[in-house]
Amino acid sequence: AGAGNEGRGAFIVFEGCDRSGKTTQSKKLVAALREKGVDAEWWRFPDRTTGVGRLIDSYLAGKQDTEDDVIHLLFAANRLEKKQELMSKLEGGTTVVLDRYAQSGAAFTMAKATPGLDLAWCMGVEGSRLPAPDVVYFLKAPVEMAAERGGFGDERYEVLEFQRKVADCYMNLSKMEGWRELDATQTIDALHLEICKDAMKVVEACKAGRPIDLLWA
Ligand code: FDM
Repeated sequence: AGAGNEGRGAFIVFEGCDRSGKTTQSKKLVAALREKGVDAEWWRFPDRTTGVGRLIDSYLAGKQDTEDDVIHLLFAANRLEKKQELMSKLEGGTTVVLDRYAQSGAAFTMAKATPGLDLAWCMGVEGSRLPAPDVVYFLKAPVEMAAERGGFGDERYEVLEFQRKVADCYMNLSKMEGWRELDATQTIDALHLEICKDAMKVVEACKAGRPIDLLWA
């Protein structure tokens, strides 16, 4: 850690249905944190640049079918292969802002309602192997609204009926885990301000030594 950068970085995750504004908001947050002198990086999962990520990409593009348990495990493996880098960033004082994390893994797999692939299974796969976010910002918007945004429908999961199921699964997880629920129908700037204010508190708490928990141990 460099000068003025003592203490660990915060681990901030954005979740929400497709086209709810996660990418826009997470990138805006990183820019705002940097402006305030916070060392911050933007990451996303899936990371489509790795070997595992390329398999995921071809599945999402509909070029390849994969069993539900196998694709779930590939998404998990994609996070596990980045774990060392993630941990060293956090421990070195860098705040990492993530566009999707294991919460997406659980929500999307549970939405499929595949026998045997329940929440306990999802949590067991990676829960004790990965760090827990310090905060999850859950962007809530009606799936119909999200579907009207640009690019919807390009990938496998971008189907209204499936997104409704994902939204239900997100809602259950959010209640269970105490995510910060945010109204994603407000303007980009209003939502950004709300997130910024909260995120600065999280960054300060982490800097002051709040421990890194396990995801779902
Ligand atoms: N997704 C993402 C999953 O099904 N499981 C996961 O673990 C993760 C991280 O992949 F439809 C889904 C969610 C979304 C797609 O889209 C990735 P974006 O546009 O790259 O976020």
